[in-house]
Amino acid sequence: MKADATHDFVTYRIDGEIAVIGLNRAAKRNAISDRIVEAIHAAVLRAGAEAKAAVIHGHGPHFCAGLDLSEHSEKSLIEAVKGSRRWHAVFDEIERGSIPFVSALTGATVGGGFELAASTHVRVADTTAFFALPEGQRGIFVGGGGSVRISRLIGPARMGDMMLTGRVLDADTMERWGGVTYVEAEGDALERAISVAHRMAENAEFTNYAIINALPRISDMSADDGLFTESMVSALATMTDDAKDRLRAFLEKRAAKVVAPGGDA
Ligand code: 1HE
Repeated sequence: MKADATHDFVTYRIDGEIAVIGLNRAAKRNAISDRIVEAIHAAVLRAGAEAKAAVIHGHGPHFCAGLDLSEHSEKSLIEAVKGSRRWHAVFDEIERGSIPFVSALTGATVGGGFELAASTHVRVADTTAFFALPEGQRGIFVGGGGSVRISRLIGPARMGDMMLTGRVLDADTMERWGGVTYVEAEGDALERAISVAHRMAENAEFTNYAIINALPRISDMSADDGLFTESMVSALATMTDDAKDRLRAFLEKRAAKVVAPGGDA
């Protein structure tokens, strides 16, 4: 597909309290060009301003085939560095922004597509999803934050295996490796991701903010600094009116209990 000023490379819709963002370049398997990075950025900022949680999915059978290799092959060294840094800034806005994101993964979740998924907070795959890091075969390297985020998700040894061998993993294997936390039947990833996002949108806003912003920072800290920071964030959360209302509601038996899996009370 030629770049077309009238084409929406990223779709955006509001569904109640959540935003649903769709990569919309199915003819190129949702490969991410510079223009699409900017469209993702605009959608992510808009979602952060008006929604309480968001979903990112791919139109067509594939979530995302990664970096647009045709555009990338024309870049100079400095353009490639700046391009990678731009991906970092945009994916950071997802990972450490103001609302939680869920990705719905189908078909190819490859290279930069896996890096995008790794910047979201919850990953839902369906059984069509497959995962690969073919940078070794292409003679390039991850540049969208994968060496930090994918490495933390599945571990540097498994990530190194994927990059060195180009092996392709199915959704069940990726779940065992920790790269996704839900595997749904074919065609059900988006619906499940939307219901997970609605569930997250019901949480206290401050707690969601703390989860997405404190957890990655605490994992960068020493254990001692992390535990201290945890106590500070924990005490701050308790001071919010939202926490006071929610704790009172539980004590007055007006709030839902935690229900055991399969339980009905
Ligand atoms: C693309 C891209 C792309 C497809 N950049 N154009 N990513 C990869 O190495 C994955 C490369 N893609 C594939 O292996 C396959 O396309 C898929 C497994 C994803 C899908 O296969 P299939 O048979 O459904 O589609 P296709 O026929 O291969 O592709 C359809 C079109 O999309 C075709 O263009 P056309 O003009 O011939 O129709 C493909 O060229 C085009 N296309 N993928 C550009 N990635 C920040 S650093 C991140 C580093 C990376 O992401 S490295 C991994 C890159």
